[in-house]
Amino acid sequence: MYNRRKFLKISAAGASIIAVSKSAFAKSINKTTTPVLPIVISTWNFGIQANQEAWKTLSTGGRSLDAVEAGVKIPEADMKNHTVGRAGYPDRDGHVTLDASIMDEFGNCGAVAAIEYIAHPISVARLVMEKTPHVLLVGEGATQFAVEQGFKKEDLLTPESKAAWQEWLKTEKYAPVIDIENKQEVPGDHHNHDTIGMLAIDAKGNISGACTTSGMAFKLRGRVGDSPIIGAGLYVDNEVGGATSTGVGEEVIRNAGSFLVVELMRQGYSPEDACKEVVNRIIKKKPDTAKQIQVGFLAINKKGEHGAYAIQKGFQYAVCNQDTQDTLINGKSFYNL
Ligand code: SD4
Repeated sequence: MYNRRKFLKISAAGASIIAVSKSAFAKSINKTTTPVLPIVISTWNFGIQANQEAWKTLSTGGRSLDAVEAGVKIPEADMKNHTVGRAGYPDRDGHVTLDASIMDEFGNCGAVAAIEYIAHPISVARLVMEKTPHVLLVGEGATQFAVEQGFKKEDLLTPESKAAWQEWLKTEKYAPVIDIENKQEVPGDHHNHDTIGMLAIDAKGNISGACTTSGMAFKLRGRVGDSPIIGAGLYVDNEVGGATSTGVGEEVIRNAGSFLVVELMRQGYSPEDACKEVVNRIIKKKPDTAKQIQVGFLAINKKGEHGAYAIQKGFQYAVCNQDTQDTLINGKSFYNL
């Protein structure tokens, strides 16, 4: 994952923007101007590298669907990333089960939930979309479909994940940790949440999105979060924009979160205001729960304007287009402690 010490903080209109400077030169973005298309945005700091992979497709005139699939495969393959893909932490019984969804500019979508033994669930989700009449395959059926499509079956439980799980078994304390991407690695701090959600607009102006995660660490066997649920963890409407989410998926599902963000943008809300409205609804319904958890939404509209909003401080998203290849933006939040 990205080394946070390389970050250089700069200020910009309306938002705190952090440019990750490989060359020691930080870039300043004027957030008030409409970004140049194509563009790709994604959740958390691991989104920087994922965006750069997606950019290879977008910058050469490729389709946003290909870009988002290629982009999110980077954290899916990252052996140090215990919240997405092949090195994800297991459920409470020691099984690594993954969730992913993808959606294109035509409203086509595909997803897999609680899939096991397959390192790239996003690519299986795409094939569910393209090769079956269905939207969502789960569990053994999803794995069977993947194998039939030529995916390799692998044991995904890494030695590090196994050690963390065995450590967790000593207490079996189930407590979602807030904003793990901003925390230092602490032994026993179980990196419960972090999903990559990615939204891209290609040179033709078409929007696609992808979302992939290992879900809550040490979750109940069979638990499925928001990420593979179309309208919850991901939603795209090519006339309006797209949205994706991260955090405690149960609250996102309860509020049909990403669908609602897109519908609010349809009514004229800015991406950030749309995300904020949905976060506020989650807080209003369960104020006591909301104090303890993180939920964040990320959105982009048809013009390429983007924004985010979260319950807790610390939700960041990465932006990549012709002007900036490596920018991290601090999303605003309800609680600012
Ligand atoms: C889930 N939303 O399974 C995912 C996890 C996540 O940041 O986003 N973590 O509930």
